[in-house]
Amino acid sequence: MTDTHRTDSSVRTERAILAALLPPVPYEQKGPGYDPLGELRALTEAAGAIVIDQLIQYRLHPVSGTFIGKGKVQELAALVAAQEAQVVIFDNDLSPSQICNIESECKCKVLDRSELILDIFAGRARTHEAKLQVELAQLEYTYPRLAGMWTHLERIGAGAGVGIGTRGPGETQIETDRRIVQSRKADLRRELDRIQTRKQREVKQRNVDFYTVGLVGYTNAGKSTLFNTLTDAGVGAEDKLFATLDTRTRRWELGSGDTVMLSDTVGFVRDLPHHLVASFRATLEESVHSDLLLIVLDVSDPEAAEHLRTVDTVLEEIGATEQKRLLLLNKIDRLEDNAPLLLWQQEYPEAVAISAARGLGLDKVVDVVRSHQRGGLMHLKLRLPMREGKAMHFLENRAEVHQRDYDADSVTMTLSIGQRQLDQLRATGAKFEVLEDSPRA
Ligand SMILES: Nc1nc2c(ncn2[C@@H]2O[C@H](COP(=O)(O)OP(=O)(O)OP(=O)(O)O)[C@@H](O)[C@H]2O)c(=O)[nH]1
Ligand SMILES: [Mg+2]
Repeated sequence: MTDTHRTDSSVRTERAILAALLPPVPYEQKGPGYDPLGELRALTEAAGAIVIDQLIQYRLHPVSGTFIGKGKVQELAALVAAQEAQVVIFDNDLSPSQICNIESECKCKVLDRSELILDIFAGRARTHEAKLQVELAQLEYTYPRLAGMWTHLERIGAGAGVGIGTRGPGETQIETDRRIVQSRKADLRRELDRIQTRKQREVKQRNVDFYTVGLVGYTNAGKSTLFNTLTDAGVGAEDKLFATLDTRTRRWELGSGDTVMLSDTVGFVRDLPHHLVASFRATLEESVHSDLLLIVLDVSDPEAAEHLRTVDTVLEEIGATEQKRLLLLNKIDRLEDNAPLLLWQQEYPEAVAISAARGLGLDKVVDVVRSHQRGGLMHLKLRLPMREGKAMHFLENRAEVHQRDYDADSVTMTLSIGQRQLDQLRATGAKFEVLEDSPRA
């Protein structure tokens, strides 16, 4: 029999029972398709565990000691024993003492939702930055909770974590002095700061040189698939939650000389652990500080409306409220009929219906992005002194240059440029002269 082995939060291939406390739901809502633990199941599977059963208690308020009611804990313990489960995963966030109490009753490991999400992130992190971010988040959320189990663990004895992975700041830190953890956190913050300062410089430069577009959305919405289709980049798109954990940026050729920079990033999820949001802030900001946000929504998911609300909340949390947004209704190929799509389009008339996987609706996306990028096209003749190398570089990237005439110390360019780009060029303090000005819508 497994004892209470909270030496880390990894669940790998363990047999899991899902549990949740939900507010009472009217009977008629529990029709076919009612699956309040669908997302938790997907998250659990994303972490590698096998879901074997579930238990829901419908009541308004949690019980302070055991979160779910006493009777329910006993029911859960019986289920764990009967199903030989190795872990119970809650859809809610629990306090360390609630976890401890349920563990002693159920005699197996208990995780809450935030710990599960952190565990998935730990298993997925590939880049140096993502690894540091996850480690920091784990030290901040999981560590104090593991440390809270010290007395409990001492009873079981050291080395109890047989069969459990060591992805997290697990066993070793348990025995480690808190001061070492504090100093590790300080190191991680310093290292992240260093990486992020360098990145911010690059991002800033990119934002000056190019119009930038960020893909955001709920996890599994299809961001990476769309990124690949639009840029032919070959970034991993996978049917698993949190396939992408860092931000990638590529050139996206819109055709007729227009190039923008497109970024793909980590997906959002409901109740993203607070510490994770904090440490992934820089990663998110990178794509979120773009000129235009493409919000990718999987409209074939029955929870789509909830997903969109989450996306709005996270964007607000990270301060991405200024820039233009375009809603993309993705996976329309999976819809059995048009009814849900019509409802979305009624509510969001500007939204574009697409299928990233099948390449449907993408011309429309390109058109809308292009018109945002140009922000009203002007046809101009400009004269720039030769020393304005930066401005020339800007124009070559951001405008459509039709003709270049050089003389000894200046170049005259005939070009089409968006109002927005022209304003940006002026804002850089570049010296140039407008010789002919013929704005056209
Ligand atoms: N049928 C259908 N499947 C799609 C479409 N777009 C994406 N998918 C699938 O949805 C799954 C998730 O796609 P990803 O592109 O990895 O999603 P993501 O938003 O990048 O997910 P995270 O990186 O986890 O945030 C993959 O299995 C894709 O093949 C679509 O238009 N139609
Ligand atoms: Mg992705």
